[in-house]
Amino acid sequence: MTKAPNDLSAFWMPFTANRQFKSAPRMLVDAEGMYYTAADGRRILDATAGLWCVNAGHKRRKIVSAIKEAAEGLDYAPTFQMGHPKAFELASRVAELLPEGFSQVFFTNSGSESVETALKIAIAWHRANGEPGRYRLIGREKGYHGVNFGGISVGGLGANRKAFGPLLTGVDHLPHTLDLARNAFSRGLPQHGAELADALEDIVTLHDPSTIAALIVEPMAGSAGVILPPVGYLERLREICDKYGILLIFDEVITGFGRLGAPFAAQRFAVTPDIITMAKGLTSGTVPMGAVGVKSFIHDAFMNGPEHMIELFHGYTYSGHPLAAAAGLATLDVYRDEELLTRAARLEKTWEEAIHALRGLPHVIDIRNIGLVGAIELEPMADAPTKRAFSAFLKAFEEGLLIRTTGDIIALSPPLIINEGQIGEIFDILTRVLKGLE
Ligand code: PXG
Repeated sequence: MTKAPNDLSAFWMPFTANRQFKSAPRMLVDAEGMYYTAADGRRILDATAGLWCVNAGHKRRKIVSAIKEAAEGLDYAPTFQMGHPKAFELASRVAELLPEGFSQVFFTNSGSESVETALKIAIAWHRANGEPGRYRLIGREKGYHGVNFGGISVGGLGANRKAFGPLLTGVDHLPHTLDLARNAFSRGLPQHGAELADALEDIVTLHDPSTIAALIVEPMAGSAGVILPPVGYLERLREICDKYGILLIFDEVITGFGRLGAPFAAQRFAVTPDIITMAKGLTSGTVPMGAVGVKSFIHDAFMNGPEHMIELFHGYTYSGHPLAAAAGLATLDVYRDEELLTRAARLEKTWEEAIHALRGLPHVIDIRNIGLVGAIELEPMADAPTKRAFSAFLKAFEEGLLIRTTGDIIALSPPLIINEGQIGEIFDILTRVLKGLE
């Protein structure tokens, strides 16, 4: 049996330099624990948990068996006007992990769908609450909220927006919080920048609070290259949202399920939003699934009309799919049994020391870290931005290490099962790679 396809042209690959890839493919064929196996048989240490999702590590027996069992049982069941037990059980288990006050969970199939769902719930909630004029959505520069129209509208990455026309109307953005001049090489949260939250006051004044539905932010921005909230910043956003009756949405697609050392970033930062989006770690990447958690006051406002009426005209054919629900339940068991949702907190100091030891290597202009997340920002080549980090990515892969790059930033987010030896291995390889860069 051949393991490598012999024609690569039909698959239009997502977020990929297709021609570069197809001229020199990097194919993964198997995975176990902390490692992928490449098509040529080499073991590749996974320093990115796939795409920030394989939090429990690869091919975990318990999760694999649960998926197999589910496939042999209920293949599919609708959750529109019908139900199946595992979807309810998973919703309860997720609600238990969410911060105090969160009571309901709406299922989707991805982070992007979770974002659309959250934005729609926010606008519809204001309407149900007697304020239909609140429709504006506020995002933030450099924010990533998936790739659907709502998500790219509130998102703040120019490259993801510019080709796609006028996007949603009624959207505005806060400034981002990346500030190398004041905060480079901070360990954990940067000290400077809480005042950037006050820009929300200006936006509120500009548009009038009576028109604003929600603010959506990543508590820690992942895709833009790991941008941390300055000390006091998220608290300030929460205060301003409360002052003006604006719903606060945390997009926890990356930070959910233990990445920062607590089940959710909301708990790590002790700032509680009104709505939380999640995906990725919910099933440890094994079966596509996302979800949106809401506080009870949001859910309850919809439960008013006649009982035979649908309360929220929204949902997906695969919301709460039996295979995904089974994978989610088994994943949460693994997280609980192995205490993985707090493991990043226990490894944080080791991780921090190891990543900051790269300071002083050629081209390194900043290092950022929190939980089991790290970023190494490189000075861009004068004539070719992104090229230096991309060549680090290619070199690392040759050396048996999978990293992610965005712009000239290397991002690291290993599975939460990583041990200290493997942390050492990541940074030994990266040190060699960085020393060899042009
Ligand atoms: N919100 C956030 C905060 C995300 O990070 C999404 C929404 C969208 O999720 P889906 O499941 O629709 O892709 C994401 C996804 C990277 C990288 O390398 C990050 C994501 C996806 C792929 C790559 O930083 N985040």
